[in-house]
Amino acid sequence: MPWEVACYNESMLREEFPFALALWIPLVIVHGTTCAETIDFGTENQTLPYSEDGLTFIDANGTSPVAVTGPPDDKALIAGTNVTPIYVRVQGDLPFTLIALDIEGLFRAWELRSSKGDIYQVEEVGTFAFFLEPSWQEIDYFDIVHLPAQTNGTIHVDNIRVQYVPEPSALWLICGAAAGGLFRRTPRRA
Ligand SMILES: [Ca+2]
Repeated sequence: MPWEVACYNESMLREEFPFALALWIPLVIVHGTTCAETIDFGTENQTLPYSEDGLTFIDANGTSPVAVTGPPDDKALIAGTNVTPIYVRVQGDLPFTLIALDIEGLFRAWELRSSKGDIYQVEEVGTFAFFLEPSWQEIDYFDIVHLPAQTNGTIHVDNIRVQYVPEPSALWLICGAAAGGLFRRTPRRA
């Protein structure tokens, strides 16, 4: 129980709950907005596994290597193959919602598969938003898949926008500490 973590007894709970709730709501809003990240792959060529802002990109064993590469000032995740399938897992340090991503280059058939089982067929370049789809919210990972391999199969992925799911226990601890500090400084009437 969160309130046990915050060391509140029942009378304090009844008296102070409205004030704590008033603190909790803005904390959720602030915390939520600060947990949004854009993975833009920086400016250096990299091999996988590659990590940035809470996401790690991993090649599955036996699949064609994928790299972070491209123009000097704007790298992207670039995959290409002729005969070997490509399977990249994009794993979050925390559960996350995929807000959107950019497909900057594409040839042949590619799929994005969420850890909740949804499959999105990538058919053209552009910016694609996922945040309204429940199967792309609070996911553990998604996969970038080219299977079976086809001649010159290519994809460029960039600017992956994610929203990490706030941890309720951490929020309640922050709330409890903030509320406790506030109430200790508030004179009580006899
Ligand atoms: Ca980039």
